[in-house]
Amino acid sequence: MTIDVYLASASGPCRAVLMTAKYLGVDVNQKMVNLMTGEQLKPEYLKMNPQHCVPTIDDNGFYLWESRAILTYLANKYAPENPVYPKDPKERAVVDRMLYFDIGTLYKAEGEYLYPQLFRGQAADPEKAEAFKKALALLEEFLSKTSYVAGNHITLADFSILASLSFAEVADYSYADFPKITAWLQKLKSEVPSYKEINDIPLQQFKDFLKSKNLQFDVNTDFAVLVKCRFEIQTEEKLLIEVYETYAATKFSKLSTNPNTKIISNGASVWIFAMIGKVKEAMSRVKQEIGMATSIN
Ligand SMILES: N[C@@H](CCC(=O)N[C@@H](CS)C(=O)NCC(=O)O)C(=O)O
Repeated sequence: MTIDVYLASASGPCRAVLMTAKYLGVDVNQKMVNLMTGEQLKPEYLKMNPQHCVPTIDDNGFYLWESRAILTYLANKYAPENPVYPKDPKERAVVDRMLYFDIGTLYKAEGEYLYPQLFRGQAADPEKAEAFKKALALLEEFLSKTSYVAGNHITLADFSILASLSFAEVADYSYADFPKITAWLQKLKSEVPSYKEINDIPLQQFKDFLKSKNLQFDVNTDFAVLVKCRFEIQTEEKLLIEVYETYAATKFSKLSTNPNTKIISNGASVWIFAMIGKVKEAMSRVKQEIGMATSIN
């Protein structure tokens, strides 16, 4: 039985799913979703996952997203005897605890520290740096007691946290201050099947992509960039757009208060297209690309 996995290859949550599937011997059919052109916002994707995120799996008509829920589902359904998700309630609870630690503390702190730098070209925020370090210090402490993150053998929590922490390689973040984490990362990288194909290669490609995205905007040329942002109208003519995630532009924020910026709402309110210049032409391009643009303000 093969299951479909909708994914973006550098995404941590997606890599955690791929590593787990590989480890458990679950065959997957990888379906790439181009987040940069907003493929996840197309009606057919939203029908499957209204939360429009990757990874999402389609297991014979059963759709599931949230990577950690996918990991436990795969283990429960396809490898119920595998100690990677122990049956003993207490051992399992420790794995669950670490999965929650990852989503709620570790990966959260990592994203809050690194994403603004990587995707918005902002300077490192010392408070966010500290919060990430605090989370890492906790993990360091856990790893001083056990050789894997949730015990003395590999578990789903290792795949989740490995995927999270390896993302920081895109930003050349060093874990040198954390010797236990460093040793655990090295060990896991050699133990996890197909580690390089699932992680190193897409992460390097993503790193190269970010470097190459030194876009030069020409306000006289029609242009559309997919951004995830918050917007507010400051005056009737002027819009403030605070970009908090963009896959297409690192210099976008320089134009974010440009009074010529227009908004097309796709109905989901946070995903908008910023239009600069020849709005009509750009709008038809947007319609072609995602087929969801409904109005222009
Ligand atoms: N907590 C979720 C996070 C999923 C997530 O944020 N995915 C990002 C890529 S890493 C995404 O799909 N972004 C596009 C969107 O939300 O529209 C998980 O672990 O699966």
